[in-house]
This record gives sequence, structure tokens and C-alpha cells, in this order.
Amino acid sequence: MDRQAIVNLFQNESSFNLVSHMLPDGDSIGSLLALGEALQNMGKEAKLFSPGGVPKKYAFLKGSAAIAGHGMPAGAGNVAVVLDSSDLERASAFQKELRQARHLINIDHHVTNQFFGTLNLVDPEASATGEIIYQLLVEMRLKITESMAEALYVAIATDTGSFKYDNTTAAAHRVAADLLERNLNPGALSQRIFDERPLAFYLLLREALSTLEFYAGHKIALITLSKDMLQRCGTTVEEIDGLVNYTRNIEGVELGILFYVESGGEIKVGFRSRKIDVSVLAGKLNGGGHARAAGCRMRGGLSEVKQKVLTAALDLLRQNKV
Ligand SMILES: [Mn+2]
Repeated sequence: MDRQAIVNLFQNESSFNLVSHMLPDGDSIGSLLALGEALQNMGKEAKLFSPGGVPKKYAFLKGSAAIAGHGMPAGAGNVAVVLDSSDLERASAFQKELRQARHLINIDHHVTNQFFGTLNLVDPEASATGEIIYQLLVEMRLKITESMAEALYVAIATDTGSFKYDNTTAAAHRVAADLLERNLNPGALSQRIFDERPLAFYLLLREALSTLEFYAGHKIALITLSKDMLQRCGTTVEEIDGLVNYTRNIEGVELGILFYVESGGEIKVGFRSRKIDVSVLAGKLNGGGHARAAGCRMRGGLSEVKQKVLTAALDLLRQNKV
């Protein structure tokens, strides 16, 4: 792994473009903000980008107003850092600029990571990319300020599902404990990032649950969303993320699937499981992710895509003797 080479670049280069993945989650945004502030505190120029801008939920994090949705400078002189992205396609809008970078640093924890960087730091054992960033900051003996701690805590808390998922390791708790000692308020943060949802989310949830279908003797639960539904409820694609968990949490369901039909014939598919490894399923369908949470994008009509996904899902259940 290129850990030391990456540390050397952070120390020796003077200008960086940092980018999260598209539809950024708390880990991607938190990692972006913490590493950005660290580099800026070292006297470097660090520009932060997130395709499509920062989700409203994370706009309270210090520095998020400076994250740009577009306008990354292109050119061979740049050092680019992609955070929490298993492949370059997930950084969508910035692929061209990123490919031109002199150094492309890939920092991630997805087991399906494609090692697309010229330098790669991929640690699937890490609960979150934020945990890897924390370790880098400690290694570089940088001061972790209160705002950096808050960003990294949000990164780890969101990727572990509020310290509930299987990736909630002792190491994740140790890092979180150290971050909490920097004057954070975990209750207020949890309220903000997990509990509180806009009314539009609940309107969408009501519609989503009305589409529930079951397959394989109630072992697969499936919900289907469309762009129309989102518009009707007055919500955005950001809110979809939490919905797929409702399928997996139904007693007896092993695999939860969410279909989101976008305009232009693209369908976003999300997978959640209890025991089986859905990153395998997503991988077969040209997607990626984690063992219990993964996804892919597919093209075609809904019934055709649904059939393909269900066939692959049933195969996986059979292989796992579920
Ligand atoms: Mn992550």
C-alpha cells in the first residue's frame, strides 16, 4: 500500500483538489472536510469538491460552505485526492479533471475498491474512510481541531449506522472516543444526522412502503421509487438512502432491495442484508459496496432490470443456503 508515499505527498506538495463521491454520505463529506482542514492548517491550498454539492443534512459541519459542486481546476500540475469512492465513476462530474491529475490519490475502505489511483490507500478493515483519515492525521502528528473531530465523528457514526453495523469495530470505538474528547456533543450530533428528518422524508416513506413486495417466501423485500414520487413529496434523491433499511429490518427478511427509477432509463439499485455478502451481488451487476450495504446502477426498463436483479439475488440466497 502507498501509505508512506501519500504522507510524503501531503507533506511536500502545496496544492490539492479533494473530492467526495457522488450522492455523498457522511463519511465522504466528513473525510473531505477533515483532510481539507488538516492540509489548510499545514499552510497548503486545499480545494474541496463534491459532485452536486453538500447534502443539507451535513451543511452544519464547519467548512462545508466552501465545498464546490463544480469547477475543479484541470491540468497536469494538480494533486487530486478521491475519498470514500470504490471507483472513479463514483466521482462522476470530475472524472476528466481527476484523470489529468499528476498524482491521483485514492483513499477508501470499500472491499470492492478498483485501485484506480496512481497512489492507493485502501483499508477494508476500517469502519469508515474517516477512520483512515484519522490514522493519517495521527501519523503526521497533526492537531485534530474540534471541527475536524466533529467531521470525522460524523464520518464514522454514519458509516457504522450509529455504531450498530458489523463494521463497528473496537478500533472504530477507540477513534470515536478520542474524537469525543475534543468537546463534541454526541447526542446533538446523532439527533441531527440520524433522528431528525424533514416532513418530506416521511411522506416519501409512506409512498415507499406502499410499494413493498416480497419474494422467496418473505426473505427478499423490495421497494420501488420513482422520480415522480420524489417530486410529489417535495424531496430529493438524498433522502432515498435511509429508506432501503426499512426493507432489511422486517423480521424474517434477509435481503432488502430498493429500486429508484431515474429519468433517462437509469435505475439505481440499493441492497441491504442481514448475513449474506451483498457486495458480491452488486459486483455481479457492475456495482460495489460493503458486505451488508451495496448498490449498482442499471439501464433498461423497470421490469427487465427487476427480473435481472431478482435472478441474481435468488442465486445468492441459494448459494448461501438462506
Ligand atoms: Mn465510507
